[in-house]
Amino acid sequence: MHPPIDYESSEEALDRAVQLLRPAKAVAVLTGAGISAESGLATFRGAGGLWEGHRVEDVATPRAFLRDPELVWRFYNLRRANLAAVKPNPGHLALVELENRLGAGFTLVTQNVDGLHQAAGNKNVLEIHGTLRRVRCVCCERVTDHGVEPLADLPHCAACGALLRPDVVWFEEPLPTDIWDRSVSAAASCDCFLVVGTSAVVYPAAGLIDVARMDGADVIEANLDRSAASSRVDVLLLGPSGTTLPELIKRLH
Ligand code: BJW
Ligand code: ZN
Repeated sequence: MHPPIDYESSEEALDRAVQLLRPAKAVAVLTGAGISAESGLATFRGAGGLWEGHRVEDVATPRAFLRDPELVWRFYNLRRANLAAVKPNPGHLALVELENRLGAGFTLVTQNVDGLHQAAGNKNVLEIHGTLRRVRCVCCERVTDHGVEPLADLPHCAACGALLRPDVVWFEEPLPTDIWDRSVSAAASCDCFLVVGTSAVVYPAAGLIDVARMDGADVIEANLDRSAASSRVDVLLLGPSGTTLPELIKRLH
């Protein structure tokens, strides 16, 4: 662990990040909503992070769905519709270049449910909070992939007729076990851990940063602003990830 460097000088920060990333054989990346902001998708917290005046904590819980499934489906159907209109941005594409460079040594753990990493071309992607593309029956648990095609306002299961829900992880729900275990392994065994566009306030996802640090990885953060993780990273690349990530990857050559 090096003293955290909150660089005013982005040149110096980029140089340091290159020094840490270039020799790494195994790299794990944790992404959050910020990496998709430049594709036009809203983040959850901060300015403009509200949806119809609701906090994410008020719509993304099993209790909210039980209380008002129509409201919750409005939120998710709107986001599914937005997905049909967006494309990966240069930040996503930089991570594809990084995977191409590292091959099997690369793991991308994402909290995002938008599928933009796979659309960009990343292969080893672990979606720890699920995906907007799939729905799950609340009764028979059948999972179906509908891509971004429009769904009914209140969709029901074709097999048993019960209510469907988005196949995402809400607050107070466990993460998918196998995907989570693989994420922890990747964080624990990497040489360098890259944290991109997350406020790092949601657990257990944010805990991966500590897993990586405790197991000796160097940690690089790319964020528009300081996050809850910034005081415990080695280098902070302040700025839009659609600019900082391509610059970082370019300098590895
Ligand atoms: C840019 C940028 C640009 C902008 N370039 N950067 C008290 C303490 C600790 C933990 C808890 C607690 N009370 C409860 C908990 C646990 C809870 C939790 O963490 N709560 C905290 C909020 C307090 N966690 C859970 O409940 C989890 N489950 C769990 O713990 O299970 C345990 C269990 C055990 C046994 C039985 C049962 C359960 C589940 C968490 C699920 C989170 N789900 C959501 C919704 C997913 C579906 C959906 O998308 O609708 O996941 S919530 C939402 O937050 C979503 C995100 O993935 C997640 C993280 O948000 P993210 O990505 O960080 O976005 P933002 O908006 O917060 O930040 C954006 C960042 O981008 C900012 O930093 C910007 O600066 C930056 N940015 N533009 C670079 N251009
Ligand atoms: Zn069913």
